Amino acid sequence: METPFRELDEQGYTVLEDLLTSQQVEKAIEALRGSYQESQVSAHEPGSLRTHNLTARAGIFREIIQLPRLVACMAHLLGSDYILSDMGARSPSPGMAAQGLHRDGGPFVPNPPYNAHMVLPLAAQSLMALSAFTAENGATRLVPGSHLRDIDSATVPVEEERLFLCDPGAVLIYDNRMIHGGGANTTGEIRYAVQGFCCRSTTSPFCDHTRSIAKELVEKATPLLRRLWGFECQSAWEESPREFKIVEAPGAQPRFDYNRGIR
Ligand SMILES: O=C(O)CCC(=O)C(=O)O
Repeated sequence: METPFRELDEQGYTVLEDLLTSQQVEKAIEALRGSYQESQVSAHEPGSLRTHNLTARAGIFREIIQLPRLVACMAHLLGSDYILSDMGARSPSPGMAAQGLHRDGGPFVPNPPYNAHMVLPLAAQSLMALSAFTAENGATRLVPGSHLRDIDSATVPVEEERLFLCDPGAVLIYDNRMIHGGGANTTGEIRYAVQGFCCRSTTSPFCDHTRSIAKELVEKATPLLRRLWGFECQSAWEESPREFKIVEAPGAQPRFDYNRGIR
């Protein structure tokens, strides 16, 4: 993993080719189509199909968010106790215009002049291509090295953009500070993709999985998935004076629990 780690540090992104098998890609598309049929689909960006909290919705999403090469890259960027912020999907429909360039999840934060990996980045994306990404169907545009530059995304010259062109099953991992944006889809087909957005355990995730995942799924989950769902870094609430509670999960070892002390 030396090369992907170096690329993440220097360019802000790396590509894991063939991370998903063709069976996993097929299953993920089928499950996504099912999720898009539900009425709770986000209207955040008209023209692209959006859905959230995918690890609650199908086993295939719980499987692919735990793939070892992806986990290794996320741990490199976010520390070995990183968590899942949310797994969602953005699939631009035919005719969808390009997105503006942007950074995910917040403003630019510069690397401080000490061991940057202790604190930065705060979040990272794994963009999983379920369709082939082409210049015509909205391949993601990205600006290499922009995770380290304090520049306005809106002013980046087009010559600095690169396209993430790939076969289905490839995954683009990037530091959330890297400037990027979806391309225009000028074809007649949906471009399918899933986004496993992760963050440091000290950052609030977009989705509170401790309260969004059914108890039966938590009981069956691997220790890694329970950690990704945030069961080990929960905020406690005071139910009655001096009696703090967290959401129970079998086997999870909360890092901080008022009643039992700090691990
Ligand atoms: O769909 C893509 O290619 C990029 C999506 C993206 O940047 C976003 O949803 O913020």
